Amino acid sequence: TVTQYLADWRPYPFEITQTRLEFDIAPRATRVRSQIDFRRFGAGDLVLDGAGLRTLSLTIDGRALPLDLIREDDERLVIPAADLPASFTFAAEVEINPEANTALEGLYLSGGMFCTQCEAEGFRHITWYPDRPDVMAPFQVTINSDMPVLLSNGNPVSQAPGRAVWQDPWKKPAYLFALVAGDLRAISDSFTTMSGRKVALNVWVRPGDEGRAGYAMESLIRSMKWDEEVYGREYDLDVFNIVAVDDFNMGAMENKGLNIFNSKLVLATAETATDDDYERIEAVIGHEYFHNWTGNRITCRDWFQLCLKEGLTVFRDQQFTSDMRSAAVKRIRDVQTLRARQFREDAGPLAHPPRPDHYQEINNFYTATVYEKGAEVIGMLKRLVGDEGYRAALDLYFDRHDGQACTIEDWIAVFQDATGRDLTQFKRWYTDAGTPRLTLSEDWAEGRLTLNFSQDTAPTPGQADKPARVIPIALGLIGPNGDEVLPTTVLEMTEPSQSFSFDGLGARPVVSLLRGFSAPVTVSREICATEQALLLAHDTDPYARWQAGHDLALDGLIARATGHDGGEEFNRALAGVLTDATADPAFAALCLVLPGEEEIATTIAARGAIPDPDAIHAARRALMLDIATTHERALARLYDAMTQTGDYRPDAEGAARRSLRLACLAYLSRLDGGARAEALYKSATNMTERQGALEQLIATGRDKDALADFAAEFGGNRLVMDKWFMVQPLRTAPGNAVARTRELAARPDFDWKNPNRFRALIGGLTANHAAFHAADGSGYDFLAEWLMRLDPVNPQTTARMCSAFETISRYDSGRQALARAALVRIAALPGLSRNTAEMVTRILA
Ligand code: B3K
Ligand code: ZN
Repeated sequence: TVTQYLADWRPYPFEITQTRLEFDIAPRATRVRSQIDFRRFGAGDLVLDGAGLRTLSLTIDGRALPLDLIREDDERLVIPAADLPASFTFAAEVEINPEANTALEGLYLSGGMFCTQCEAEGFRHITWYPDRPDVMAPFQVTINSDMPVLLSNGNPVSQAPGRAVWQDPWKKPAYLFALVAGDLRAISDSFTTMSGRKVALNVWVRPGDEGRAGYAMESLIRSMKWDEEVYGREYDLDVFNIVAVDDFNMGAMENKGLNIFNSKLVLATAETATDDDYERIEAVIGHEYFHNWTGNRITCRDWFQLCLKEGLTVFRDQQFTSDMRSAAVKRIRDVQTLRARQFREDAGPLAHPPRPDHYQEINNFYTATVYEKGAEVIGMLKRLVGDEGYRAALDLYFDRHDGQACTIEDWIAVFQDATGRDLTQFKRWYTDAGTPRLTLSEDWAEGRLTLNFSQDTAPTPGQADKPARVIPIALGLIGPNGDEVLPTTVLEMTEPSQSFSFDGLGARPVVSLLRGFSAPVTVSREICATEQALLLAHDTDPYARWQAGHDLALDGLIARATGHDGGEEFNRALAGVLTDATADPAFAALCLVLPGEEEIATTIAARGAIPDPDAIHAARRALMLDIATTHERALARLYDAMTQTGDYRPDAEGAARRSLRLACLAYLSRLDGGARAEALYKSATNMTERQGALEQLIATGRDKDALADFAAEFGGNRLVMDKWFMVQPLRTAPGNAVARTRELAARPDFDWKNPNRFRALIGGLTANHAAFHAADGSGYDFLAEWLMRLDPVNPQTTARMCSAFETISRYDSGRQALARAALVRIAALPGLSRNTAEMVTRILA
């Protein structure tokens, strides 16, 4: 395998003035004819990428080229510089087989419809091309097919039965190319942009799904309006098409003017989708739409710069959701996700910086670090330069770089130029891997509080030294009576150790630290349970308030999981949370949900001990039972008070009430053996409560009827059945979960070649911490067995799921040996994909 290095990037020596493609669509033998107008502007041969193509002809200005120029082994076509004039047209005819394309990269068939996925390097599976993001061109695409709906990027030029022509006037890299041919129905609307242009909007779905696409369309219109209002960005084509497909490796793809979505992020009704599904649909529709400016109009120079578009676009979609829903809830949930996925990645063998400097397979770098940490880094930048500085920098970015393929250096430069700030040290956040640990110790004397901070970052693969970073530390001070004595203040830490003092304080206050989660760091500090309870009761910053309760619970759970007493303080503090719950149900729900088993294990490991998955599971159950027993009446009252009244609406208020209701149900089910869950399952009018009830029925072992009923009602709906396949491995008691998952995997409707179905079942098991980490290795073996089966079919999805193994080195030697043996078996699979090979090698290293 070849490692690619950032340092090796060289400009492409040609530009493309026009790309013309013509497709004769057929399931097994699609013909692709290309004509590409090149113009030289540097020295060197013409190098084109291609993979799995049956090449029929190659010409330069009509003159045939010998096919032996093709270097099959390295998937390259090299045409010597000497044979090329200053300007020329390269043409090729190739044949590809969409039906055999189970990897879902390039042109493939999903449920009888043709569709494409080209990011990162899928276009080379369609035809010969400089498949790199810094080669941008206008595209004209002709599609010949008897399918009724034929779509590509840009604006329609002509549409006749059997033939459609599309033209995209905006130059773009090949990874943003898309084509769809199928029997589809649209729900349609329109949007008038801020300069008064009318844009036709369509969401394309399979016949019969038209009634489920309304929320996606509403979300699109809200996104378009928001980007105009908040970023001044207007849409730039006459049409915007979204297509829902069932077989998709990721969530969605921002192809210019033709976004292609995993159908689970488009289709929703109250009966089939949960509140979380709705929120995700809105967020991802926004995300892909926002890419039109951050990704498409301004793209990446090379794939090392991926976070230039992804970090920024995640940051923008997070802002969008905060504006559409509750900013406080959104921030807490984003922090939870970051900790669960990115901190975990940063602490293990797969750690890499938001901008990596080498990779073997780029598809393995669409990670929580590139996406979510990439977004956090922008949040820090915004905090450091202020809202106005941020706006000025973004205006400059759009102005200066429209139509270009850019780097992180370009991005940092617009902030420096717009604000005059030196960001040299800040750049480490992009180039250095690992999560800094921020340690706080306090001195108190005569009305003066001194905060002594130090920062340190553990080594990560390939990066031993971790110089100090600039860390924005937002904090406030809460007096012993609960009053805020210092409102939010941002300290800028730039040294390995640094102290800050606050004078004139009457009594010693409690520090409300890292308000709004002002930097992606872990915190180590001395704080007692009484102080945490004070913050939980009185902090003015919702994130810090939630974090105080969460830490209190976490400390209690860790004490219990390591053979001590614990959790009493948290249990007591919940009384206040429950009293105030109806005023802010979303916040109460977030406080009530205990830290998950994975997070408990992570924290135990971070404190230098070996986590025991069974003890963690038992500790969490025991604390839940204690809490349920202590607060039974309050929980039952709240559960009833949050009963769904009136029609379901997928908005933040309704979702908040349902989340509180389900949080109470989880506790009450420990006492009533699932009686309430059974009643709720039967009476629920929406999938949020349906699924919530079903999960409790599985956890209490009272699930037989409900599971049969669910399958009978929703057997024909793939997306809903994915939930059925996911909740069983996830919620079954750890001792039975692997066996049950095995049974489910043997069912004929376990359509494992569909990525959603595979991730639902197998991913459901890996998310059941104590089951996946079963001491006998059965969880590891099961995962390895399925990854080995999927790899020859779909390397991308296989490789992504290898990350379930990234935490193994924190467990005991018995588990480690079993997990390693499973990985060694995967590594030895003949013909293992480059994707999976890279992941397994990095984890085993
Ligand atoms: N840019 C795509 C991701 C494509 C991943 C290819 N392996 C979706 C997104 O981030 O919007
Ligand atoms: Zn994206």
